[in-house]
Amino acid sequence: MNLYEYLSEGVKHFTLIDPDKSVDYLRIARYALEAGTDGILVGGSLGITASQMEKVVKDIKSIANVPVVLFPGSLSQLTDAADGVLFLSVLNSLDPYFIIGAQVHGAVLIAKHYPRLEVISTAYVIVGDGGAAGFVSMSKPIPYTRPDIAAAYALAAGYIGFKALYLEAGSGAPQPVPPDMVRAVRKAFPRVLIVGGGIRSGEAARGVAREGPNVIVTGTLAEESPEKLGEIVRAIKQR
Ligand code: 1GP
Repeated sequence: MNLYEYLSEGVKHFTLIDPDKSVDYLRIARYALEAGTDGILVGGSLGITASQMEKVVKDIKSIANVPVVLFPGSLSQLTDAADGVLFLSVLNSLDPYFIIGAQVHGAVLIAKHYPRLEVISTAYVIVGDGGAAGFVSMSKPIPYTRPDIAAAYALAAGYIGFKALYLEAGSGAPQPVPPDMVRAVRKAFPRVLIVGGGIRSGEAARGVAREGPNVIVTGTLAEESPEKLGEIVRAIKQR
């Protein structure tokens, strides 16, 4: 089964590890694996070098029995030590660099240097708070109160042919993506739907999981209270 098929099945939990924030990344990864997470995303908005990325991915791969996937915030975050890459285009960025500029450079790097990486084209749609991702990518986040606009982006992403859509409230967002927005996007986008940002409790995770996305991501919680990851994973599985 390739990574895309794996992501397409059921509702999974992925743990986001940002090498810039998590000095103790192996400890977090161990907690997450113990809690039953289905995969690890590695990446971040700022401050990650190529060699750091490679080391972190290799170290996590050496203990993980689940896929390790790149979630790159910049071109320096590519390595074929991972199982795949979310090849992101920030659909609601106001700067063409984040929609297609970085992707042109990234595509050449992958084709030449990392041909074994499984590439998952991913529409990145930033909502609400947006966090560092929203700020750094010059995005105009979709208001939490406008699921119809999020659904319009999702429809466009589906017609363009993206294999996945990441609905992002931003790392550490005060509120996760509201369930009615997840529902509207789920209805409009037929392929892999990933939701993240601001999920810190089993209740919040369950609220999102019930709308049927394929992957729910938690990052800040994994950094701050990794012992709570079990609660999140259980809520998703028992939704
Ligand atoms: C951020 O969606 C991820 O890109 C995870 O967000 O850190 O708020 O869990 P949190």
